[in-house]
Amino acid sequence: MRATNMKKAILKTRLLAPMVAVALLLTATAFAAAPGIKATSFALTAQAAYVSQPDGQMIYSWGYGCAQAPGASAFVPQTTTAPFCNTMQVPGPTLIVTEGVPVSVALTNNLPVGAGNTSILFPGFTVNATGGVQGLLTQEAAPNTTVTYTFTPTSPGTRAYYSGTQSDLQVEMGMYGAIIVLPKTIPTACTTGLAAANVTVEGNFGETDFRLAPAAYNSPKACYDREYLFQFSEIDPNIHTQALAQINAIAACKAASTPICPNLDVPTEPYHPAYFMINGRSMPDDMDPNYSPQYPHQPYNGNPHMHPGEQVLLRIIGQGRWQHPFHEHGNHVRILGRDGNLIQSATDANSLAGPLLFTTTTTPGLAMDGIFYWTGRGLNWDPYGHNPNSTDPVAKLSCIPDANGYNTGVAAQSQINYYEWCADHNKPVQVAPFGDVAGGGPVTLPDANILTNGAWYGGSPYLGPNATQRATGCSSDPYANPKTTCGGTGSTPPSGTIANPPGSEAGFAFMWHSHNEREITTNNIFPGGMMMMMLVDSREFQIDESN
Ligand SMILES: [Cu+2]
Repeated sequence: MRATNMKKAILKTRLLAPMVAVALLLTATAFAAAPGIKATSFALTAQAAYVSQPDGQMIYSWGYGCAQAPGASAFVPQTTTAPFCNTMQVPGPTLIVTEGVPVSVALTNNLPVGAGNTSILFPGFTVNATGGVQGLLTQEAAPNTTVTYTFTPTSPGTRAYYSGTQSDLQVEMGMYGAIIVLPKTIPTACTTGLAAANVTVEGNFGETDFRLAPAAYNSPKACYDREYLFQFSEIDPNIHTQALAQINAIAACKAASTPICPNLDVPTEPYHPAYFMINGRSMPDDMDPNYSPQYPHQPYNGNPHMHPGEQVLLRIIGQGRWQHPFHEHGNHVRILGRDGNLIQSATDANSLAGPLLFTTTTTPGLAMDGIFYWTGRGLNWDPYGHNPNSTDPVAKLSCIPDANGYNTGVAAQSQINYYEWCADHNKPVQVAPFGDVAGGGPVTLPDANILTNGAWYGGSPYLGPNATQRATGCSSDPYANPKTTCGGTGSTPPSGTIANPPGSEAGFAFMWHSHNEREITTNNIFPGGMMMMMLVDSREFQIDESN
């Protein structure tokens, strides 16, 4: 927690019920959101650099970057810690613009001379180009020259941008990025009711609102509480090695003043990708923070966190040459729109008609916006481990169902079980639990002394540090009872994990990954590739998306 956050948290602590006080000090790392550069004119450059893979390889690549470092205020979310935009990054800088406001993008071609011309396509917009030379699909920038594209984004949503010059090679080399268009009008439904309450609850627990906007589209059905951007792509390292060899040969030829030098001619078939990436990084690198200094050319991560009940906007783009059947475990994804086209019902203008997807399968160039949420409804046990017979006020928190059955009332806005599914409130899962959670349920958990749970699964059926620690009979919560059994009988399970420690995060971890299992490897080694963990956290764990 940074000092400014700490001050805010302490202030809030005084205003809230004391049960929250301990919990507010638990937060540590920061996560993801949809970071980018918000502006109306962008100066980009196309350059070469090496991107890092978790097997230790550094892959020669081409990418878009910032011709000059943007001003600090251009980076969004504005609370992002130490953001940067290098002269080359994969994916390219995420461009964040507003519907109806004209945009200009100046692209300077600083690729090695042997790479030839380059360009950017902005599919879905009517683009005017000034400067450059005529290419197959758009005006192109010859080596060391600039072309400028101008357009007015006519509809909101997430879209891809990528090279329109020798695209089979240049896109493979890394020349792609995302453009997010924010709606010019925010529907009232997205700033009132439950949408507004979520901002209040975030504030109550010391969190900041990291959204780019309260709505993805100008529709009351497109409100969201949290957002993540995922760009899927793959790399065939043989193509990159061949490109580098030819670039070097052409440069040597020109340096020797040879009258005729060869043109770049890199075969892009047969295609055997070995790296499968989310936002330019393979697992586990994708779960490191945004703007990590060890990835100077891969600034964006893939590390989603959410609280129960939050409407989470997923901005998803297929940037490579393969189709990627990406599976978000925990729920399906309701698609709002594709390529910036909101999918409305043909018979009812107020209803959306996007599909509910098990895997959000992206074909090359396809972008989609969808809503994911997780509530715990249907688990058939109380994930907070409430115990009506406890003397601990947290164990006895109330659950007052709203019209939909969830704990969302004003009283619940400072309770860690905000948005609990009340039909399962107080329902025990274990026959004879160790600690201060209700017993008499159907389940006898395996002996934690003979299990290894791995890096992510804590072995606990309980959500959040309070419930998880009460379930062990060993709690740091001053109100927990019995809190003195630490180290005594019943203090062992659940064991907790390195990545998901029971004393701080203790969320439910869900693997989000490509369902083409070839793609969850890094250079043929499992696990790796197009995979990340999504964490559902109860409210006492502060989700910090500042980087
Ligand atoms: Cu799966």
